[in-house]
Amino acid sequence: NYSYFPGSPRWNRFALTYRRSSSATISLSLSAVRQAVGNAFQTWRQNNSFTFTEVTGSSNIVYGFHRGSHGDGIPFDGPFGVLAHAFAPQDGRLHFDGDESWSIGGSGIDMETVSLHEIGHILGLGHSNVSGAVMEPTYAGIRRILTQDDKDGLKNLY
Ligand code: TQI
Ligand code: ZN
Ligand code: ZN
Repeated sequence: NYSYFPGSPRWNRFALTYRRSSSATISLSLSAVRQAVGNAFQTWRQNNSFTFTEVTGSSNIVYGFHRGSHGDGIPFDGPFGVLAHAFAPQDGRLHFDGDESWSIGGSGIDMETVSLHEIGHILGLGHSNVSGAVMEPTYAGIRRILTQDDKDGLKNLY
């Protein structure tokens, strides 16, 4: 089943804003990245009270691409291995490894699938042992739909 971070940290509001940081760039176009991340946020809106709004100024959530050591003490490892990481509420940092071969669908690592998983962490979910769940810590190709376990995890935290 789903799990939470130690102490079950959570947000104190349902209306969250997000923006992209001007960090490293990758081979995907910025519009493709924006679409993939935007889709992932919208997918998490089901069965709960959250809203996610993209903004240009200060925001609750900041996502971006980073390579190697990037200032948070958790360096990325180049191609493969760790793909991305995100911090527990109410931190809001979501980092994608700029050295991965990111794609939308296609043969690389699916940007929307990883975004969906990392946003789960941003919202306070840990990993799940339910096969097929977005929060299952296994990359098995495109996975863009929340399972009941993912929805229950969020619902029971808030
Ligand atoms: N990144 C790990 C993850 O997000 C980082 C991590 C390890 C972590 N343990 C954690 C984050 C505990 C929070 C709490 O799980 S990853 C997948 C999946 C990764 C893995 O690069 O290994 C996805 C990122 F599920 F496919 F394996 C995204 Cl979707
Ligand atoms: Zn980082
Ligand atoms: Zn994870």
